[in-house]
Amino acid sequence: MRRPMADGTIQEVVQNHSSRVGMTPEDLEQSVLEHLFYTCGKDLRSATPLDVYRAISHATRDRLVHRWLQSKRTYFHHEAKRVCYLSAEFLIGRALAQNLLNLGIYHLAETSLDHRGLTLKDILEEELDPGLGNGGLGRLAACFMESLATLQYPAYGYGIRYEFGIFDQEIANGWQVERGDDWLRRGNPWEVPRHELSVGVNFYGRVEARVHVDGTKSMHWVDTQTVIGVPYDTPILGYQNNTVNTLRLWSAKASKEFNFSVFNDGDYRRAVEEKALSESISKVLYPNDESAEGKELRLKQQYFFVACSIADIIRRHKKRFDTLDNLPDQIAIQLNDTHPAIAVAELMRVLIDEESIAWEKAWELTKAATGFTNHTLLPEALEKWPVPMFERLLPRILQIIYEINRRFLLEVHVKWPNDDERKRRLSIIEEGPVKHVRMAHLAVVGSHSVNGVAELHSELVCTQLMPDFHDMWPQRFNNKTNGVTPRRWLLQCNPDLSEALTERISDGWARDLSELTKILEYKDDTEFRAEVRAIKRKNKERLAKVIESRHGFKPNLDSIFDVQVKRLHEYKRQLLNCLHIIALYQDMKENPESDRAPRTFIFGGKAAPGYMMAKLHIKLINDVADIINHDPAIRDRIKVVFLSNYNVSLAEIIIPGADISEQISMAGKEASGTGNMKFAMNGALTVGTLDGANIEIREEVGAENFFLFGLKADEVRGLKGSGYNPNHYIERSPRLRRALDLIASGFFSPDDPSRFQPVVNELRNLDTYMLCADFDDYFRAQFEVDQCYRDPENWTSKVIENLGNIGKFSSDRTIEQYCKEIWNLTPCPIDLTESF
Ligand code: T68
Repeated sequence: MRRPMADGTIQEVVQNHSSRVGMTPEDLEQSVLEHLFYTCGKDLRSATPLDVYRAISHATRDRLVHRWLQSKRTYFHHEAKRVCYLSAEFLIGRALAQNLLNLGIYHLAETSLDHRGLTLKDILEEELDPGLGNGGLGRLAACFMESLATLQYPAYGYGIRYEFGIFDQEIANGWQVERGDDWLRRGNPWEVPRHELSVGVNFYGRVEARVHVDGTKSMHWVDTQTVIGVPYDTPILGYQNNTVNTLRLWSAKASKEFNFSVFNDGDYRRAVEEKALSESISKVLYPNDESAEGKELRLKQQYFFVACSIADIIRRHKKRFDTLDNLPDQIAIQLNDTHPAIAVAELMRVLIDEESIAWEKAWELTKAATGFTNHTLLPEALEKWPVPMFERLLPRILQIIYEINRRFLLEVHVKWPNDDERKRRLSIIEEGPVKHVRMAHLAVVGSHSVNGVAELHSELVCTQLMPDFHDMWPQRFNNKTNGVTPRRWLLQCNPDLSEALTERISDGWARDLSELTKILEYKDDTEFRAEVRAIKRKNKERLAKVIESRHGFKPNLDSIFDVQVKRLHEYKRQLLNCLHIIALYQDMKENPESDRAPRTFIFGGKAAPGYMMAKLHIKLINDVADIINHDPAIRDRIKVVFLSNYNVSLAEIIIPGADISEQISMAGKEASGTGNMKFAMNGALTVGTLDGANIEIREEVGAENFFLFGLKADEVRGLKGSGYNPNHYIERSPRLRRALDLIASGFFSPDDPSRFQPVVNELRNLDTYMLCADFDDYFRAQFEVDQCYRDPENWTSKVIENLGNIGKFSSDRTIEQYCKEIWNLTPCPIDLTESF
């Protein structure tokens, strides 16, 4: 209930039994009915499942509002330092189930719907999955936001409210087809627009230097085109606490200038076109993961959301303090990869041009406030912008970058006089026929902390990716191994396993995942072991139903569910998995009596629309599936399924149903991986290389509970250095040779026998990701899986060892490290009774 107060403010009166915020079944039911009536304009009889979803979502959101306001008030009044997490992607997934769970009213909602003959599970399916990210990087940002709220740290996520998220993937005749993801078509009950906080962002124009009477000079960015950023806020609730942080996503809107020009130049059509063009900035997420595309619109997106966010940060800071001197004591800005790296220059621009702060002081503030996380070692993923484009689009920002670089290169000169080669390597500007701005260099120079996302990755950042920067500032580099939130990736997606755990070790694990070690006590408990197996079977059944509804056959629940779900990329080596399947198939055909455990191979993942080789790999997997699934000699000993449109909600069904987690990237290429953690947390065993976080997972769960294979990162490097020749391995491996020959023969593509020639040629001639070198060892590891699966007791032991030792990979642990070691944040709990 709200009561207007004498001083004109609306003071929240939190009552346990208000239908707006109450937590009893009656309150919730009343609230849902009211929203059905007043928000959806329906009664129960005429309500569709979508109406019910909207009504419950609004009723749930109501229960967040007083917590949300109180969180903001508390941070403001306590002058709590906060982190501003800048990310071009937040792959948050569906919100309703997560909010119900974190509020502690999931079961309540379930029973109250039950009374009305409705099933919460079905209603949850009405929510469209916001796909505002490509993969791991975007999902990490979402896990971090949830952990920050759970650990009661003040945090703002800043990003882009894409009208179209990652494309919807359909599989047509085995090929990937992309469709637009119009995720807002049914409205979005979770977001609140804040038109009053809109921000103007400048593009184009020119820079004018003005000399003042006192002899000082100031720079003015003039004749610009302005685009308006409108913030849309989404509440991020902590797990069973009162913290609600804000995810603020910016949407582009044409400024008045665009609207006025309709009248001014009389060219109505052009004016409308220009308006549409300026609003296209937040139209669509770029679907390329692990590759940088030098498109102007992408740079516009980056500057757009960064400029809006920096303006918002500065506005809020100035509202509380009358100085910016204490900015780094109040704000930590974290750059999620280089996509927001332009923040370094934009913050400098605001401090210098708008706040009239001297360069040296502004630079000190910027560096002290900013941290940078690198997520990739792939050269093609490192962002570089052509200087001419940059200059046209953001002339003032380019000037500032040049000045940052000039001063930086002086520093280099002092440290290494006359080392021009080193200066060339370190420079923010890459020389060449066309100069480029190297965004990673800008991010490192402008930050006080640079981190990688797993131990091996962070080490390779120092020794391979940026050795000169590491020489220059070794203390700036550090590691923060990734994690995932156990609330979504265990509690929510695996309710049965969660319950079994809670029954044995109580419910503390959901807040402190290291408590999972207590379950190791039950390792030899036959009842628990049987229960773990029964739960896995039930989760496989759930997954099997999805497969049946889409593919028309139900996989054998006794088969090993062997899963590789992640973006399609050559370095992730879905093709190696496929080669293993083909080799297994050939073995079985040759020796029909061979006694192998039946397997269902499950794939899922999107390929960047322009990545032809990855799309060909999808087609190959589907063509192999088609042949093997219909070969009567194989019966159901091998089945292959490619599940289309892999996204967060599909992951929530697939991962709990997996027996085997495929984490088979070429060593030294996968920065961390986070799927690997989710699988192990849900009782799957890993087949993996010593890459990314696999190394640390194996360390934690024990080498005997992990199926390891393949070259190590330094062996990969050594072999590349000494001239790698795949034929050397193909000649020595009859199995590999035979599998390659079968693909090349057109066996899987009788309608177009040469279809997969590019795949075979790449493997025979280059084999960039060394599948041939790793093939035999991979086959051996898979044979071990086979042997082990036949002994259910042994298998279950390994599963429990994985579960009990996976605690490190909670994003709560990761966030605690960021807060202590980079951001210097302390928790700021929210007391709903505190009045300000
Ligand atoms: C991933 N990166 C890493 N990038 O590949 C993965 N890239 O190892 C790691 O676990 C994860 O980040 C989290 O740290 C990505 O997901 C992208 O999605 C991406 C998007 C645009 C441009 C470049």
